Amino acid sequence: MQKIRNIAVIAHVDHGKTTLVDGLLEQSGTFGAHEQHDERAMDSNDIEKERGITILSKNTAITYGDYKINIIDTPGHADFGGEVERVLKMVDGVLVLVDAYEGVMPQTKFVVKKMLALGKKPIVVINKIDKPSAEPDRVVDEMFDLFADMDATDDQQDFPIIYAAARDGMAKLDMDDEDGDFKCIFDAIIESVPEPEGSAQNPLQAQVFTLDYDNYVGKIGISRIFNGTVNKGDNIMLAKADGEMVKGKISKLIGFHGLNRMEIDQAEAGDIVAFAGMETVDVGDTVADPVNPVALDPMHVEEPTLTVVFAVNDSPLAGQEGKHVTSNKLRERLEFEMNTNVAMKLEVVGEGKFKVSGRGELQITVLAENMRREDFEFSISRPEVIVKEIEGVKCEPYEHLVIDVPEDLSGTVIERLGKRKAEMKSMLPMGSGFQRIEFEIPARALIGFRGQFLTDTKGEGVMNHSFLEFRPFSGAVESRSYGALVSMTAGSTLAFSLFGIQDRGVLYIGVQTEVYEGMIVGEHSRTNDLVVNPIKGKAQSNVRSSGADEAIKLIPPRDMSLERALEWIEDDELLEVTPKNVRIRKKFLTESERKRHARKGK
Ligand SMILES: Nc1nc2c(ncn2[C@@H]2O[C@H](COP(=O)(O)OP(=O)(O)OP(=O)(O)O)[C@@H](O)[C@H]2O)c(=O)[nH]1
Ligand SMILES: [Mg+2]
Repeated sequence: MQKIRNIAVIAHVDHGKTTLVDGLLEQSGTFGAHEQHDERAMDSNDIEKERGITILSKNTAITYGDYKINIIDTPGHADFGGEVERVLKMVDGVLVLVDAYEGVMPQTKFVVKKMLALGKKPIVVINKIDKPSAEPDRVVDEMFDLFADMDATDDQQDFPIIYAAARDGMAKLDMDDEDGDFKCIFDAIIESVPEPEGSAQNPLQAQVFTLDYDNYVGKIGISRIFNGTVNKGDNIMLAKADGEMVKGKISKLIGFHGLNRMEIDQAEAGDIVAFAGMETVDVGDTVADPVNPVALDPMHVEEPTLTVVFAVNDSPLAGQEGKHVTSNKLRERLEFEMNTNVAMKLEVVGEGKFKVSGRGELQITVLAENMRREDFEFSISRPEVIVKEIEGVKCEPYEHLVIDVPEDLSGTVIERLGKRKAEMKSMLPMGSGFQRIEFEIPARALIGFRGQFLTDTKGEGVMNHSFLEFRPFSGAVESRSYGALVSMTAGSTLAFSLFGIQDRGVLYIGVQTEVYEGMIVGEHSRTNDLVVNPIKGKAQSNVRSSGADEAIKLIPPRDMSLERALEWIEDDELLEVTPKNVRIRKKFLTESERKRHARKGK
């Protein structure tokens, strides 16, 4: 049998996982000497590249000495955290990265907890030690405290530590050592990650942990083989989570090496490969021996915590910018997504209306962003958290929130969060005038908070949160403090009128922008909505005013990205998403309809 090690790389967002994997690929010689590749090569899809974050976990394999090391890079953003637990079940060891300045963050806690619960033993990598503000000793202490708090076993607490600057391909075992390369990381993987259990002679048992889709071969299940040997063309039995057994055949067997995938003829226990040919395959299924099929433990998929409604765009500008605009198209596309994305759920809630549930706003924004690029046009509603009943008690998701803010602003932020039902858990000085404050807060209260927080801290604050647990419903929380500036008419905006409106709040649109009645053009500086006319030109007059005209100086409009806009809207508002524009609108476009509806609501 081949000598194999299987590892996952886990950490809080941006702590350097994908960069470290680059280094492992590079320094193992897996990239050919002249092979061109991008930075963070594993972040291969467009949105990942643009945003510099990992969205889907991806696997690769490298050769080091006589070992094959399968590596799974995981996303660090909390919205994609559901992937991590599944991935952890597929590997025998983990590299836990932690930023040498930022230290233990919400998602570090989340992934370490999962890892410890699954009985894995980690290698801890203190990354970014090149940062001038790095405090590796403090961060090592934080990691020990974290492991102790989470009841790690003695063996788990006795983890190897590596200090690294992944971006520079540098690593060492002791801060006092001279800078070295990744050899110490490879050696630690080979020495401290257990070799795969199971045997190539046993009946086949492989578990699917990720789905992929290929236009030619259809659904592909990326799987870890726990027992047995599999050949291209083999008949197999697919054991589904609900106990059903479906006969199938492996039409293609795909292996991984570096950034490449290639067809292979055979794979054995211990390895990670992809199977094509099973149209009904789902995450968690066991690919088993056809004669003696034994299912592996089903996989726990994290439940969604947030929903939004995707609907057919019915704005006055509908159908002008997108190619796919009908309810059928929308439904097809969303169903396709659910096919490969197990963390999301879909429910039809009305004519042309689809409730999409996921783990957070980013996950939903990424789906919407992908659809825009595929020429879809649709509307989305304000995100709502999923409330559920647990033992007769109405419960809602809570999040663990960590913020870093300049000391003089901490008072403002604490007060704001207090109004949003956050409970402060700790406050620590972080050096360079910053404070780290930790809270527990209903997820509901976080919707729309980020924009406020960035304004309050003049963009200097950093906030991070991740799912904690469901807790009893906390009652009403404060939401957006300001009203909207709503257009009263349709047309193209003019500088003269925008100039008049900009004193009333913050504009979201500039000149020569198509607007319609009920479209939101900005945020009012007061709590109520204000109806405005953004297309009014200057009245022509024969009487010349004394002195020169007041020069029209427009403040640049605030750029409302899809994410920002999604966080900003209230229940009676919608986002209109097209390939070219993200518009914010009232659900009811005329003022009289809104008034009638508001009365009914009361
Ligand atoms: N100073 C410094 N920056 C680093 C180092 N390693 C990575 N970075 C930078 O940190 C940022 C995040 O790196 P990634 O590798 O994308 O982090 P990640 O953990 O994969 O992020 P997610 O997948 O989104 O969770 C990038 O800008 C990297 O260039 C390092 O050793 N030192
Ligand atoms: Mg990454």
